[in-house]
Amino acid sequence: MSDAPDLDALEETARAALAAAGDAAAVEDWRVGWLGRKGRLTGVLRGVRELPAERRPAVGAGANRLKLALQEAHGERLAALREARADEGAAIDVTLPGRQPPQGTLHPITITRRMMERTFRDMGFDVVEGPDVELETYNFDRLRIPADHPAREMWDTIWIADEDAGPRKLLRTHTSPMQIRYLERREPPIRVIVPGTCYRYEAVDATHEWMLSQFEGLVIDEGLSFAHLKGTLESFVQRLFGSEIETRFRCDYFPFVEPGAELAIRWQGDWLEVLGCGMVHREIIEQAGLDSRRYTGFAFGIGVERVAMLRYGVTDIRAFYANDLRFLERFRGSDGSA
Ligand code: YSA
Repeated sequence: MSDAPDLDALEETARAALAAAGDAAAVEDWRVGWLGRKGRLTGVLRGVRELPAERRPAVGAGANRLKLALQEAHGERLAALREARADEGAAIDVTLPGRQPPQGTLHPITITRRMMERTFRDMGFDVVEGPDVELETYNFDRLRIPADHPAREMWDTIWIADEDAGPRKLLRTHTSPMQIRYLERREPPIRVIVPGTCYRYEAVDATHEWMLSQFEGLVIDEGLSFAHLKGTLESFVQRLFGSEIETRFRCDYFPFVEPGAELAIRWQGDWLEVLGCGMVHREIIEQAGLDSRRYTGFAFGIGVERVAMLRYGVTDIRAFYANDLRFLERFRGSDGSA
C-alpha cells in the first residue's frame, strides 16, 4: 500500500524551482518536469488510484488543487519574465552618443522688446505692465476721448461682449491707459515705460497688424519742456540704431497731449512712423491731482514691430506672426542685448 504524498512539501519545492527559472526555456523545462505527461505532479495524480479507497477523494482533490495552483503560477512566471524583458528594452543605453533635441529660439519681437526695455532702463526708466483687457474709461474717457469724440476713430476697437450692465471693457487699443493708472498711484518725479500688447480691429497690411506691441513712456517732473521730449527720444533712437540714423518729427494730434507729434525713421527711401508723442495735456496732470503750473511732462507710444522691421530689415510686418520657421530661424542666437 502506497503512502499518501506530502502535497505541501511538493508545492514548496515546485514553487522554489519555478522562481529559480530565469528565462522562458527554464520555465518550459519546469513545466515539463512538473506538469508534463511524465511530470512529478502528474505522477502523484496517477498514484492516487493506488491509495486506500477512503483516502483517495481527499488526496485526489488536494493534488488537483495543487495542479491548478501550479498552472497559474507557471502563467504568472512567464508574464513576469516578459515584462522584465520589455523593461530592459526600454532602458536607456548610456553608451549611445547624445542627441540634441530641436531647440526653439526667442521670437524677434521678444528680442526687440528686451532690447528696448534694456535701453530704457539704462536711461533711468522704471518698467511696469498693465492689463490687456481694459476699461473704456482708461482707454478713452480719462485720456480726453469721450464717446462722441471723433478721435475715437483713430483706434478701431475690439469690445468685450459682457452680459453685466457694468463698465464697458475692451482689448486695449494702445498702452496709454497706463498713463492714467500710473498717475493714480505715483507722485512725481515719474519716469516709467510700459511694454504691452495692443489690439485693433483694423485691416492688416505691410505696416499694420491687428495685434501689435507698444512701449508707453511717461515722464512727469518740474520744468520739463518739448526739448526734453525730443532729446529723450533722439537719444533712445540713436542708442538703438546708431548716430547716423535719420529721424523726422512732425506735428500730430492726440487728445491727451498738447502739442502732439510723431517720429518717423528713414526706411527704404521713405519714412516709417515709429511713435506718437507729445507734452502731457494740462488736464491729464490736473486730473491726477497735481498742480499743472508746477509739473509738466511728456509721453510717447512706440510701435515695437516697427522698430523690429527697421532693425532687422523686415519689409512686411505680417512676417512676424506668420509662424514661418524659416523666417524665425533667422533670429537664432540673438539675445536682445542692445
Ligand atoms: C501718443 C502720445 C502720447 O503722449 C503717448 C502715446 C501716444 C501714442 C498713442 N497712444 C498711439 O497709440 N498712437 S498710434 O496709434 O499712432 O500708435 C503708436 C505707434 O504704434 C505707431 O507710431 C506705430 O509705430 C505703432 N502702430 C500703430 N498701429 C499699428 C502699429 N504698429 C503695427 N500695426 C498697427 N496697426
